[in-house]
Formats: sequence, C-alpha cells, structure tokens
Amino acid sequence: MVDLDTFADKVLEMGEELDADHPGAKDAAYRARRSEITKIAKTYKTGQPIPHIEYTQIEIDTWSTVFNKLITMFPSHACREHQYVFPLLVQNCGYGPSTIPQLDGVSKFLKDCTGFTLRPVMGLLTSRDFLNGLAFRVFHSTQYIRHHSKPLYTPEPDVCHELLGHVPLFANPDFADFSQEIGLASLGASDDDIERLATIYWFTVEFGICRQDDNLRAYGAGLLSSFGELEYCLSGKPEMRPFEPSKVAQQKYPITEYQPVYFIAESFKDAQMRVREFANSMERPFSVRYNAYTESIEIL
Ligand code: H2B
Ligand code: FE
Repeated sequence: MVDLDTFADKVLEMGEELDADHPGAKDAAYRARRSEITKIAKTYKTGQPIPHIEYTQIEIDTWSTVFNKLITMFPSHACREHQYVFPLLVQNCGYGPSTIPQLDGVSKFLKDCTGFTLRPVMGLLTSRDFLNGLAFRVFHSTQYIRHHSKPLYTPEPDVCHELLGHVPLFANPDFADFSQEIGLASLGASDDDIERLATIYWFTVEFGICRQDDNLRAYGAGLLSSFGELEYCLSGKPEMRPFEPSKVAQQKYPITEYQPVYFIAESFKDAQMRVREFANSMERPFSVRYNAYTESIEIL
C-alpha cells in the first residue's frame, strides 16, 4: 500500500497549473491557494493523518451554495444508500451548509464503515494509478474547492464532488465491494483494458443509475454532485441501457457535457458480479485476490 506514495507527483493536469478556460485561471489568489492545498497531497505518506485545512469564508460560501442546492434534490433523485448515509455524515463528520468537512474525519468514518480510506491527491491521476488505488480500498480525493465565480460548475474533481458525490457511497459495503472489484481488475491490466475499466468506472461510480423499488435513482458521484445533471439524468430525456460491462466498455462519452446515455444497475452486488465476469475475460499475466487482514494483494 505504501506504493501508493509514489503516485503523488504523477498528476495529469490541473494539479498546479490550471487550463486557460478554468474559471480560476486568471485569479492569482485562487492559484496560490490551490498550490498551498495541493502541497499537502504532494508530501502525504500512507498512514499519516490528513492535515486539516482552515477553509476561508469565500470557500465556505461556495460550499454552502452547492450544499444547499443539492440537498433539495437528494430525497427525490439520490439512491437509498446515499440517503441513508447522508445524515450520519452530518452527525459524525461535520457535514452541513456552513462547514466544509475535513478529509481526515471523513476517512476515519469510512474506514469504520467499509475499510475504505481517503488519500489526498493534487489533481487528476492516470486511470491506472487511480483504479489501482481502489484495489486497496483507497480513494484518491482532492482537498481544494472550485472557483467561487461559478459555484455550480467545475471542470475537475473538487471537495464538493468528492464529499457530496463519492463519500456517501463508499460508506456502503456493497458499493465498496463493487468499486474494489474494478480496482482489482485493473492490477496488471493492459493499457487497452485499463481504458475499458476506466469507461466502466465512468458509467458506474461517476454516472451510474440504479433501479430501486421500480424507480430510477442516481448513485454516480458526477450526478450526485451536479445540480443540473442530477435533474436531467432522471428527466426521461436521456437514453437508458442495462449495465452490461462488455457493452459499457465500448461506449464513448463526453467529459464536460451531460451524458447522452446512462446505464442502469439492478444492484451493486449484481454489478460487482458482472464486473468480475468481465475481468475474468481479460487477458492478464496473473489473477489477484485481496487479503483484508493484511490489506495486501495476493497474486495467484
Ligand atoms: N483522478 C482523480 N484525482 N480523481 C478522479 O476522480 C479520477 C482521477 N478519475 N483520474 C479517474 C481518472 C477516472 O476518470 C477514470 C478511472 O479514468
Ligand atoms: Fe469523481
């Protein structure tokens, strides 16, 4: 697991430099703040507590705007697992409209629920590094927040996306197992298979829809953290298809627009079994098994 320490410097983009069209690109104070926060991720080592961040009032206001908008949608649009965990995060981890929860407390909470932990990251990792983390029940999480000029938009993951979208699901044992299954499949996979697994990750962990009591509900973090797309995905307009990994893996997708197609999972257990079957069909030099007692991977 300490191998994950070597990922720190390998961010693809936006860790330190922002793209020209990023809402914060021309704001020197925002960029300075970003590098202050990402410095934590750069030097973080496995097992250390995640340093606390004293968020500024501007940052908290951005969080409040996002938080207050999203909570109006959760009762009608979020899956039941998300709705079950959310009040526990309010009680235990400081979730609320006027505080940005600290990754360290959230990570400890997740560890108690499912064994998942958070690890601070500077920005986007490669698909391989990111998915490999999931094999160890480690979720790489950003710690900075989007630019205050556009509170309901971000071109990249930020704390709102991680804490409101991803974290509630990682507290659910079936979802945790499902996510780890994708991670285990990624260990030693070819570049083409990593691409396929990243696509499966995209249409599940990020943009997944599930059927619950004859209703469709969102469980993907990209949906649960986007006021606009959460509304849209269940509006009846986009196309819905069943979650079949070999087909999902071929699907092209846009990154900065709403998805034209979503895939419906019948349950996290069912989705996990389907991903396992898909992984068994991949050519790999070895197969793997996770040892939860030693938190290590056994090569078979
Ligand atoms: N890196 C980080 N830091 N957060 C993510 O959510 C993320 C990533 N998603 N790298 C990955 C890529 C995902 O889009 C798939 C696995 O490629
Ligand atoms: Fe995400």
